Amino acid sequence: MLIKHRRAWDMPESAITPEGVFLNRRSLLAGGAALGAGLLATRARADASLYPAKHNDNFVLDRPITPEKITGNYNNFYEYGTSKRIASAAQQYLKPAPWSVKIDGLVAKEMTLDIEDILKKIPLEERAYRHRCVEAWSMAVPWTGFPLAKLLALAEPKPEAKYVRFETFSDPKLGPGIQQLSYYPWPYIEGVTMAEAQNDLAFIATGIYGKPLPSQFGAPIRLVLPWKYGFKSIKSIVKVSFTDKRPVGLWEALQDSEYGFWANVNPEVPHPRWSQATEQSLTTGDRVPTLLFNGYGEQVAGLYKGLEKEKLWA
Ligand SMILES: Nc1nc2c(c(=O)[nH]1)N[C@H]1C(S)=C(S)[C@@H](COP(=O)(O)O)O[C@H]1N2
Ligand SMILES: [Mo]
Repeated sequence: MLIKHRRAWDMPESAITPEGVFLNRRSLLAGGAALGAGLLATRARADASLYPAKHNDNFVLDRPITPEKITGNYNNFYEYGTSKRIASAAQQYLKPAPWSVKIDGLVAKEMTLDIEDILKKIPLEERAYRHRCVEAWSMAVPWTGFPLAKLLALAEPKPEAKYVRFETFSDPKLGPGIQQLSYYPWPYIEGVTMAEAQNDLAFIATGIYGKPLPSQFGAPIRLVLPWKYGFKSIKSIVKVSFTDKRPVGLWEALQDSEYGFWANVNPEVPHPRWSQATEQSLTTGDRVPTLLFNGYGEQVAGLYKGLEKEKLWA
């Protein structure tokens, strides 16, 4: 059965200006686009008893939470193609258990942790964050997870470590878009500085809406950097590496003039192909002003003192 709800925000692909539009668009995943009735059904998982986690009241939003039926059907996850309608394909192909994450590079303790080990070692909390895609749409969601710094501390990074590099799975059996978009430099990579990684806002999500992450959100473990454009928030992480070289992300490798390393949200610095002054709320469909650092300047502006010569905003 094909159920399709049209909303103000449900723009035809031609009306939006996505990442990747400079490349040939291809339709892929034949049969994967249909929205099944059981789309958002939560899979029964061993860790489901950990949800919902205690809500952290320190992160207060200026806007309502976007309903799951909207955010769960409008995702960027290029391992399943260039469309926003990848939820059913992600649920079909991405099996979030068993799952392990390797932590390596400039660390005292290299380790490989099963997702269950991570959930046993680090307590979960819920935080409501704004989320702003470089394509100028936005949402607000309740993530469940823990500060990134707590995961990094387990491996005891060495003083020489300057950056943290994250990597997504690269097996096309888990994400058929990897094969179909064969000219993309897979796997999806992203990176941050050690100082950014240690900031309390930098979050690892294992859940959303009070339950384990549905596949399309980047199950079973993804990064959330709410003051940066969404492409920095890498999904379905399999490797975390400490390094002294600045990591080059997948988007930066494709088009560094449009998607740089820093990618901090700034309404006054346009993308080369569109303005960043406003964004379309997925909640209401309205255009609303974009906030500097997506509204998180108080927590993160200090990270960029002395870096004014860097391309901090793209
Ligand atoms: N592995 C991987 N991570 C990814 C992406 C992707 O294509 N692959 N897309 C990014 C982009 S562009 C955005 S805006 C967010 C979207 O997250 P959401 O679908 O949970 O809203 O995920 C980011 N993380
Ligand atoms: Mo994005």
